[in-house]
Amino acid sequence: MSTGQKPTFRIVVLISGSGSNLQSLIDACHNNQIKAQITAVISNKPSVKGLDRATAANIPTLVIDHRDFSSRQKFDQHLLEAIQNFSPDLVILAGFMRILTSDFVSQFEGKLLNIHPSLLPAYQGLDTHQRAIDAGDSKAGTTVHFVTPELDGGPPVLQAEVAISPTDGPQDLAARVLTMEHKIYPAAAQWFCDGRLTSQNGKAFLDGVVIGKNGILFDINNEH
Ligand code: NHR
Ligand code: GAR
Repeated sequence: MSTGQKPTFRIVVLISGSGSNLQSLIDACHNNQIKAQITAVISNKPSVKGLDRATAANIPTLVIDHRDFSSRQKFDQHLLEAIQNFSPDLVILAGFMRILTSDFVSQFEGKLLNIHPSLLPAYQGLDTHQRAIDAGDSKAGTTVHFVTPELDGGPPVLQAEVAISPTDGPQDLAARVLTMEHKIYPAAAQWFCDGRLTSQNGKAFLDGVVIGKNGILFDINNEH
């Protein structure tokens, strides 16, 4: 029976760990901030907390352990097929820790988002908090960006800053950055699901207007 409603927008989330960003997305879907359904959560690591969070929210889970594959290509091919079974409109990397091949990325061009714990384009790759502290930076942060084959090099969408205090260790900074991630990732996902956020030719657009090279700075007093 037709209800006359549009089909629900479908999101697949990839994780490798705690899944606190996944939780913020689950919560945002439940309270209708994001008008979409998370149809699957896939982890490359078994027994991580993010899988429990998904199960608690009645979301189907899948573990695809990269160690079971003889190459990155084979892992990615399997992951690709698993994701396509859920025919997602958007694929979200939330603390997903495996670099993806360009073959994989090209299959989801324009509908693959990541959150990276630095103020991109600064500190691409791993160990971002320690590197920001070692450099004597006064601020750190996090960036939502579209994923392209170039690691952490796809166009930024939304960025949030936090102050670094002189006594901060990497874990202090990571915790402060995470609280901001939990605000900006649902906000960016909402833009995407509302059809406002797009990507073309290596650039990101909000409402058809090109987004600058650092992404839009998240304003805590004006939560878009
Ligand atoms: N893949 C592509 N092609 N492009 C991006 O921008 C990607 C990506 C895959 C993951 C997340 C990223 C981050 O936000 C991400 C962005 C893993 C590594 C890494 O070195 C680096 C960056 C990111 C994720 N991973 C190691 C590897 O050999 C494994 C590390 C581990 O298992 O702990 O894949 O920072
Ligand atoms: C987040 O801070 C995310 O930015 C970072 O890992 C954390 C995951 O936390 N991602 C990466 O470093 C990707 N290489 P979570 O599992 O609680 O969402």
